[in-house]
Amino acid sequence: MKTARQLMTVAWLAFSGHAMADGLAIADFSIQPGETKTIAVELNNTGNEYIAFEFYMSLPEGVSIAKNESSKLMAELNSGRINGHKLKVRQMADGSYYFFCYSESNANITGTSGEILSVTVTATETAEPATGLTGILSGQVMSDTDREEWNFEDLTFHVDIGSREGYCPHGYLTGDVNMDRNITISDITEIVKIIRTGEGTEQVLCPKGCLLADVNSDGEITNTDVTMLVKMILDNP
Ligand SMILES: [Ca+2]
Ligand SMILES: [Ca+2]
Repeated sequence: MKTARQLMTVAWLAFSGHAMADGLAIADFSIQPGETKTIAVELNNTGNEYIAFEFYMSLPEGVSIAKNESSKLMAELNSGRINGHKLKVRQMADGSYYFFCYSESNANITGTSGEILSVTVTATETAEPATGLTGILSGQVMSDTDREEWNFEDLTFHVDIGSREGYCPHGYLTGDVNMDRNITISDITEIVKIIRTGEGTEQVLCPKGCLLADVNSDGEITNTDVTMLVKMILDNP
């Protein structure tokens, strides 16, 4: 049975949208095929003090939560916002992820806004580039200091796969000839070798046929591309 306070929360959410309301949120993010990156789950709790929460996260096809060497899903509470809280994460049969954060001493979560936990996500090498894919944060329940439960509406966030400047349309980094996701001296030596000998030209193509060594996109692989790659390394050591 819903309490009066819960009904008020529902009314507040319906009236105000999500901007000022309490609850968890995930910002839109972009990721390249093969990239692993950390995203934040934010908690706004200006209206109430909470001791525990749970929620489900669904990610678009091709994107998943990364696992560490011990095959554990990579998610971590923000130490600045917790008081001995623990986090459990597991993948459900439908592919979504269940998050459960609790305190063995029923301690309050610290602060009133900002990142409560980070999640390491990864996109497969074969993830199709696309923009505006949908992720869902659902089943949010927060438990307050009186151990009352608060329910929140489902939220969506958008995920773009590959589309950043400096990447070919298939998400591969221009200039990253050996496709190890970094621009280094090795990429320069590869391009120089290709220019000098004509050997290894297959390495300049991404798996979908883009010329990764053609840094200035003029359709040719020349010393100009080498010069531009050197500049990229010097600008981002
Ligand atoms: Ca490289
Ligand atoms: Ca070129």
